[in-house]
Order: sequence, then C-alpha cells, then structure tokens
Amino acid sequence: MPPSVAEPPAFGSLRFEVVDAIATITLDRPDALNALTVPMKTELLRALRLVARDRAIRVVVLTGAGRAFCAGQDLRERHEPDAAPLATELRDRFNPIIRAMRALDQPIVAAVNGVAAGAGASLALACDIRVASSGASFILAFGGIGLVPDSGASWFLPRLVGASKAAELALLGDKLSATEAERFGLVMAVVGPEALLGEARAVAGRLAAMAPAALASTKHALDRAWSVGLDRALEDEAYRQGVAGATRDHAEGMAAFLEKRPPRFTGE
Ligand code: T3D
Repeated sequence: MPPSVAEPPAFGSLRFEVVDAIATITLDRPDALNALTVPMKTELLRALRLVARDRAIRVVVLTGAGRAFCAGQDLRERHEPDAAPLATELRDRFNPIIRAMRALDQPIVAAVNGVAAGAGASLALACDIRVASSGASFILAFGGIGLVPDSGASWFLPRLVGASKAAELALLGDKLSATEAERFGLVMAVVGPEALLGEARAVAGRLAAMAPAALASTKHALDRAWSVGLDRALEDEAYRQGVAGATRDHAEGMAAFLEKRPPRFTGE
C-alpha cells in the first residue's frame, strides 16, 4: 500500500485521523450540535481534498462529536449581519462539499451518532453508507425556518427512501428515527451508541479490504445510473468492467479465488 501523504493536519472545528487506511472525520463543535460555520465548512472541504489526494486512504468515516451528528447551518452565524446571502453560501461552501463527497473515489460511511438536521441530514444523505446509533434521527429542518431542502437533500432523499416518504419528511419536517430509517433502507444498521464507531469502522474495514479502483468505479457507476437510461448504463458497465478487468487487483482476486485464499488488493 502506498504511504499516506496525509500529514496530521491542523484542524480547529473537526478532527481528522487516519488509522489502518480509514480516515475518520469528526465534526467537533459539540456545544452547538456540530452546526456548520464557515471555518468548519472550509475545513471539511479541505479534509475531503486531503482524502482525494491520498491513495493510502481507502475509506472515510464521517461522524460527529458529542450527542449530535450535525445540526446543519449554524443559525447564530447565519444571523450575523455580514453572513453571505443564502444562495451564495450554498454555491460557495455547501455545494462544493457535497460535490467533493460524491467525486471522492473512496466510499464514505456515515456514523450517525445523534440528530442529523438540515444540512447535517444532507451530509449524512450524501454518504455512501450510513450506520446509526439507536438515538440518532434525521430531520429535514429547513421548512421549520422557512427554507427549502438544500445541500443535495432534495436529490438524495427521494432516491434513498422513495418519493412518498421523502415528501412527508421534507414537507412536514418530521423526525425520522434511526429504526424507521433502517426500515426505509436509509441506514444499514442501528446499534447502541457505544458500538457505533466500532460498527462503522467494521463496515469501513470491509470496504478497505476490497479492490479500491473497482470500488471507486462502482460508487461512480451507481451515481451515474440515476441520470442515464438502461442502454447507456449497460455501455457504462461494459466500459468500467474493461478498465477493472485490466487491473492487477482483478488478477489477484481471480488468483485468490482459485487458490482458495483471501485476496490482497493493492490498488494496482
Ligand atoms: O447558509 C445557509 O444558511 C444556507 C444553508 C442552510 C442549510 C441548513 O442547514 S438550514 C437548517 C439549519 N438547522 C436547523 O434548523 C436545526 C436547528 N436545530 C434544531 O432544530 C434543534 O437544535 C435540534 C432538533 C437539532 C436538536 O434539538 P435539541 O432539543 O436536542 O437541542 P437544542 O437544545 O435545540 O440545541 C442544543 C444547543 O445547540 C443549543 O445551544 P445552547 O442553547 O445550549 O447554547 C442550540 O442553540 C444549539 N444549536 C442547535 N442547532 C443549532 C445550534 N446552534 C446553531 N445552529 C444550529 N443549527
């Protein structure tokens, strides 16, 4: 595995650590339920860019410190007289984060440790896989302050839970509990709070052991499939399979199968 280029970077409002090819990003303003300020958004984008450059990182776990995952935009900051206009803030700070998450080759596992509200819910929705603590919840809190779902929520939610449930959650702003989220397939597993990070890292560990190029291509193929017809998707799969089939990792996977041993994928 290539050495990590991610030096322990200095962050103020989040924690970034890499262990065993898994980068854990912890939103770290627990007193404000990890509400997103300008510095925090800037740092989150910086952390995602660090991951994008570091092939030694195979998976990202995104979580929150304290009792919340993330309460969305910091409403105290939003109330400041010099706050950027809403649309500008979305275009300049929120949307680049969501785009970076989906452009990332590495899958992102959300460890939803508590409430995910507003753009905090959007962050969780933009991850590839979610595991949740039993006390976690998702709230499309936008309507409560006279706003509309943003940071990708209106795009991800109907795709993840279906149009009907998405309308209910987005229009009424009702809280979706972790267990209900699991029933709708939004979260992969619900575990006790003390087991959450272990569960998320176990899922991340499984992903980290897989062939990274194939994993990245699968992530991007799934995203692309939303916007193309079957013919295009079939051709897209054929192309991606040609690329994946030419990797050393594919040869290793085949050899491991025939030799009845676990594969050792290197990312080549
Ligand atoms: O730039 C832009 O504005 C555009 C982008 C917008 C995207 C958005 O995210 S809009 C939606 C923003 N978020 C919300 O509307 C959620 C607001 N928060 C809540 O509704 C509730 O706090 C929760 C349902 C998330 C949790 O409720 P609860 O009862 O568990 O906690 P609490 O007592 O309300 O909050 C605890 C503390 O966190 C409290 O501070 P204090 O009084 O102890 O000093 C509270 O003010 C603070 N807090 C919670 N959410 C935010 C926040 N502080 C700043 N911003 C927040 N979003």
